[in-house]
Amino acid sequence: MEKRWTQDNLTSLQSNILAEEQKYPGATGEFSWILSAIALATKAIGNKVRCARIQDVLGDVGNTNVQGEMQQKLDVIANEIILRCLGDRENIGILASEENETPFLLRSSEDGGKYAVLFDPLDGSSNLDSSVGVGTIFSVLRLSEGGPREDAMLQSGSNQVAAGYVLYGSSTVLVLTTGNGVDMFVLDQSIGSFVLVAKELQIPTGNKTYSINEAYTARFSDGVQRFLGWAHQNNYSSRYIGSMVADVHRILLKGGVFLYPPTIDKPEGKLRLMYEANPMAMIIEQAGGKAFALGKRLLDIEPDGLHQRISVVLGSSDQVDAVLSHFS
Ligand code: FDP
Repeated sequence: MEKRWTQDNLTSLQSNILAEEQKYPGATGEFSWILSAIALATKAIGNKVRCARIQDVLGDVGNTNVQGEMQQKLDVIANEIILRCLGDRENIGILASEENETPFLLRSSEDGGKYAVLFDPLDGSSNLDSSVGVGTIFSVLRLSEGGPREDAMLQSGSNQVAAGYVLYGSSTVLVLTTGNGVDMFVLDQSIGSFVLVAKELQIPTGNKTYSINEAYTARFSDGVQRFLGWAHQNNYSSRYIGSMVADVHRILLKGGVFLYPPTIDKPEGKLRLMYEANPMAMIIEQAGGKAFALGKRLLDIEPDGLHQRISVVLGSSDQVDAVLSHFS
């Protein structure tokens, strides 16, 4: 289906959210509080990313995060910006980040803490030194009654009430779903606002392009190797940036399939279920695509921990089917 590009560029993220909320009688406007904080945080992060070399904040800090991965200076800065922007929003009960081993339990539902917000502050940060597009990914879950408990947020991705990402690329793009399709906004630097540029995006089919770190082929399962061999014989093209937000954004707009399968050394996969795979899976499904962890629909997986890793196959429905057909 053709993308529904908007006719004008005058609808801000904020006014779009308010207009959407007005469709639901009784809506409290709580989302707009969360999303305005996310918009503020990502504008600040985008600004830091653009000035990183000038401000000398590239490179690692010499620590590893909870994943055992080297933390970049900007990972730490982006995380702090998000915590500062979202920490005082009264409807957020739990804030959880890739960069913190345990989530911040902020307030009970009785005190208004109805939602958990999970995020990867700066995905793809190992690419920062070479000015490649990086991004922030977020997932919003509703919390059950009671005090904020870590296990209350361990819900499958199908329970997400909103998900999105911001890509800091040649332009700063915010992609958002609240379960009614996928909308895309671009930051207009001159007015400091995200403006709506496309509504109800649908991933095109028929694009024979895969996105995978093919250097790991010898460490992939037989099924993945069969798919790659078949793709080589069937006029496929390959595009891999190595920054998930940028790779998924290209697939959302142009079609194709993104894979990060298990390898011999990473049998669970590399990407994180709760704040990378789940939000991307919700966006992809809302745009008419499919998202699987080899063998299972991603959004149906019950998490067993905040930082759980998972394998990922997502993209246009036809291309995901083509991958999965090589596993039987
Ligand atoms: P990074 O380590 O740079 O943060 O989420 C982790 C991630 O990047 C994804 O953005 C990216 O798709 C993937 O890792 C790249 O991993 P490989 O270098 O193993 O291909």
